[in-house]
Amino acid sequence: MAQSFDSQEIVMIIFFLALPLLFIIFKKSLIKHQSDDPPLPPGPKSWPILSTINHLLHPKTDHISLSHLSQTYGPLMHINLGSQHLIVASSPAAALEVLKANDRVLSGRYAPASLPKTPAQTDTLSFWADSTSAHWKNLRTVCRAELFTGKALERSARVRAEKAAEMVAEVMVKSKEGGGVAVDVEKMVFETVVNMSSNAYFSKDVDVAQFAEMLRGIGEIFTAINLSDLYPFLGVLDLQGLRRKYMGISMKMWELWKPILEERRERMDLRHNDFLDTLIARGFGDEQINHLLEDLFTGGIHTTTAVIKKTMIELLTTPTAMAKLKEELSAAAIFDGQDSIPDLEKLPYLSACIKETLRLHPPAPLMLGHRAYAACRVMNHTVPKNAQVLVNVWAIGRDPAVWEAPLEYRPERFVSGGADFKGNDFELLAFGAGRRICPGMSAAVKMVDVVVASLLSFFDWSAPHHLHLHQLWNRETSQFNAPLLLIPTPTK
Ligand SMILES: *[C@@H]1O[C@H](CO)[C@@H](O)[C@H](O)[C@H]1NC(C)=O
Ligand SMILES: *[C@@H]1O[C@H](CO)[C@@H](O)[C@H](O)[C@H]1NC(C)=O
Ligand SMILES: CC(=O)N[C@H]1CO[C@H](CO)[C@@H](O)[C@@H]1O
Repeated sequence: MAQSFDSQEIVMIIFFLALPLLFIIFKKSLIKHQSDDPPLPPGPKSWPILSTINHLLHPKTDHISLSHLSQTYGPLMHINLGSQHLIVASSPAAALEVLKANDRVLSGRYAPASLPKTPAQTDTLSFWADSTSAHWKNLRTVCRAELFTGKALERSARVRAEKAAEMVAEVMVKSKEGGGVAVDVEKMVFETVVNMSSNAYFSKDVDVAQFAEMLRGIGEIFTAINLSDLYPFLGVLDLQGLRRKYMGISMKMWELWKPILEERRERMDLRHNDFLDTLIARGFGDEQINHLLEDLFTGGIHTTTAVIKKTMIELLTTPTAMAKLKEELSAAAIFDGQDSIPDLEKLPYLSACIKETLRLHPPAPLMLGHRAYAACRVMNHTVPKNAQVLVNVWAIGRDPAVWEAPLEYRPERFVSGGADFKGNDFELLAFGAGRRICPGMSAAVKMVDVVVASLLSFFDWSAPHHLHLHQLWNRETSQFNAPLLLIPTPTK
């Protein structure tokens, strides 16, 4: 195996060598626009492609690099990204222009090249589907009118309560082992969120370890800096084999619910009160159901888990907030009632804590990319047709012009009113806004609420000696670079 390259590597190398040339050609051909149009938004004029790959497009930190750039170039920036135009909105006013004033024309989806099909080719995709297609509109109606209504969420409250109780039972066992056994909180929360989701979708548990592996694979594909995303004409070649890999994982995931789907179709047995029943009753085809469930899982599990994990870290490193929340939880005694479903409405301070986490640590800091169906005008600048449009929700949540002491974790700012995340307040956009707002928003927040309320109602948590939370937690970058190991002690 010593010094030989395989043919794929050689093609890659040739393309890398040719990149600077391609970059110049594309820049020349694409930046031309009619002279009476307003100019493109300001931005770094020529962003050398290789340094783009090294410094800008790092999946875990690109929102941070883009925040720095926006301090120089302003709330609406233009960046050349390979052969693409990238537009980034970084203030509430710019976000409003993108997600409200120009919602229709900018609601295209910027689908990654690793996706097996493009939105235009299919009426089976869900998150990636074309927002002008009849299929997508139908899907949105079903989400709004059936899957995520208040009534549906009430129905699934029992599932969430049961799965939260299972988690508490599991921690209780550990806490009684003595000797201060630490729990991997992130791992356990991940499992709980998977359990809640699979039961709300199709009333069954899945093998969590196998499932985690699939999500990890898909996550890698979507965050891989992929040549084909920068140079779409390379897409057909699938140089990195991402599309093939993605297909493989998708198929495996679909197998998880295939027998359940088949059985229900065969018997027309639709009495489970879950997502799958609703989708079958509404005439969705197998492939449409597969894509929707896959997108709900891939979009919902890691994000929800991250919000819970970061709320726990923030509370453990902000003792005043933790004390207030503990007091609220013990006064409300939501787990003591006859009804096994806790009333989370009684917890305004918890809700403020979650909002504060979403402000500082939005789980999708740049949301999913939008695409311009046509050229349009935003803040006296031109957004070219087909440009990728990102809203830097992360930067907006920390904008000192909007938030007082933005880097402090202060749930109090949301206690008496303040912004909400439902898509009307452009300073708090954790779930986006407009047509492409996250459909699972309320379901996700309910999962976060019940898990955090359970963890903190039943236990006091402390870090083992060797784990220095303050040193491991970097609020400025939202990074916590270690497993979150915490010792539970049953609350007196
Ligand atoms: C998730 O469900 C599985 C299967 O029922 C169960 O074994 C596991 O304990 C649950 N996880 C948690 C954290 O409750
Ligand atoms: C756009 O230009 C018009 C006229 O030149 C000006 O009145 C307006 O304030 C500008 N709007 C923005 C958002 O800069
Ligand atoms: C530039 C580049 O090729 N980046 C990444 C593309 O995706 C693969 C994974 O499939 C990474 O290994 C590369 O580093």
